[in-house]
Amino acid sequence: MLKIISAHEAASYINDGDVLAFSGFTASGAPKVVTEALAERAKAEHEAGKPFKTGIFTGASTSEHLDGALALADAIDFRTPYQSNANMRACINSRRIHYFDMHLSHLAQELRYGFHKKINLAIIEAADVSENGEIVLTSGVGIIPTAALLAEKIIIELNRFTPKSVKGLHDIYVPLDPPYRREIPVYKPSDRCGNAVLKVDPNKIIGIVETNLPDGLSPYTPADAITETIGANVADFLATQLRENKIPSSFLPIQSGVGNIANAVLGSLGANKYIPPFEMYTEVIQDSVIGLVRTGNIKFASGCSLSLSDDMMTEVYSDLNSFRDKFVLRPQEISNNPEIVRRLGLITINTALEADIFGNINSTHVLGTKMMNGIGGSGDFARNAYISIFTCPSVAKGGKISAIVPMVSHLDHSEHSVKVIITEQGIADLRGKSPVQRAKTIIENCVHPDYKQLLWDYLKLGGTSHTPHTLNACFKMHSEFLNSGDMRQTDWAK
Ligand code: 0RQ
Repeated sequence: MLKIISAHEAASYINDGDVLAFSGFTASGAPKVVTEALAERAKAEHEAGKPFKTGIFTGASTSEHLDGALALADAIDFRTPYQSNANMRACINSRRIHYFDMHLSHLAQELRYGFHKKINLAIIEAADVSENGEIVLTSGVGIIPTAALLAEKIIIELNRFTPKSVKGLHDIYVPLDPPYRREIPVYKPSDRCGNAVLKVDPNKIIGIVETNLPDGLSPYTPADAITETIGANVADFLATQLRENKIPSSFLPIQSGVGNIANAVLGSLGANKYIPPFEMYTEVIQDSVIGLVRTGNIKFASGCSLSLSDDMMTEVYSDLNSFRDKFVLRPQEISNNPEIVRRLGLITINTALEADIFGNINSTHVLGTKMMNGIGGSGDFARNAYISIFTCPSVAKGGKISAIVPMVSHLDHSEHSVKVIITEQGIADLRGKSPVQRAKTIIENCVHPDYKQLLWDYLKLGGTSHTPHTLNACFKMHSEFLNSGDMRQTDWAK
């Protein structure tokens, strides 16, 4: 008989040095109360002069209840993969937490391959659970199907905020590992290949903690003139590709990245009259998707989470019957699977922090040293896309930083995986171009007017080699920002 326990009792089963795995993807479906109790426990242990730290595997970023609380309590030894919490980021960038950044589709299989530490405890948010260990998950899946198989023990957070009627939204499938793996039988975004419920060994379940809490995602920043123009440029580019028969007339499924820019870009795409209704095969289903599903611009969305602001989530839960056949939520190993990305021919749209004039992308490191969030699923998608697009505003920090620089200060996506760069200034189609041709296209079309001449001058410095870099100048714009606070002051002659 499964027993109800308090969050504090649940936290009492966790010991210093334990490795924990959590359900969910972004704040969606991530546990909320055991983690807060664990943070309190860690603080009490520290006050008593005892060590208390845990290792943490999640799907992606989480929330204040998890990353925020545990980082503040100094309760984390190591953490992977994606994160986006300010406290967590501060701990990572001061090296109080050992963080290693991974492609999201790799984590579950690497756990099964035995590449990482053993998982002692999996904490799973559920909408429902049966005595025989059948769990209906909530708004996000993440790595939990694999983590629940591997964990020694399981604690369930039964969250009444999610109606039990979400059953049927999920498709839980764990592939066999090499040398026995077969193709994953997903041939269109709406195909299902697994189970509606996650099956776990009921003997591993220590107890059930009851909650009634929303995921706590704040509303996305509304589109502004810059993000709207980026979105319109993406839509124009895709409409032209369609006209030129470079994209099939039925269109192809879209993957769209995480964050405010991605949310706004998708909104523009859906609103463009030349783009036919489309499907999504993506990882995060953000707010803008819901409106587009209602208007029929998006026909179906496969993802790993419904990363919706609380109001939007309430709207979806209260009208589940309208949405039930429009969404499927999968483990990230499947939502981001390179085999499926390549098979379906995804048009992928991800966000860069900075790009360089030769087409390399930095999505993770501010000025090459400080971790922002992580690579997330952008690499899973970009490398295997039908067309891989990266977007960003041409400048950051009020114009003091150019998002386009001579050489990226950290590399996440190489020139080989980046086919198109789009800013609010315009579109650089890099396909079939040599490095110098790419540089000319990017500078001409995507760079902010304040930085154009600076980058033309950099290109001239480089001589006649294949990729004309000047090694003692390629990071000068970055070092100028560190010195004077404004990249526009860069002087190549100094
Ligand atoms: O700083 O927060 O201090 O204002 O970076 O930038 O413009 O708010 O953009 O929310 O869309 O996030 C790449 C981080 C963009 C995200 C990134 C500063 C800027 C601002 C955030 P402030 P915006 P967004 C699948 C896809 C990697 C993972 C991925 C991301 C802050 O999209 O994490 O793609 N992507 N996953 O001012 C210094 C620059 C800068 C800069 C911007 N060049 N230098 N700071 N900023 N450019 C989904 C998942 O994987 C879950």
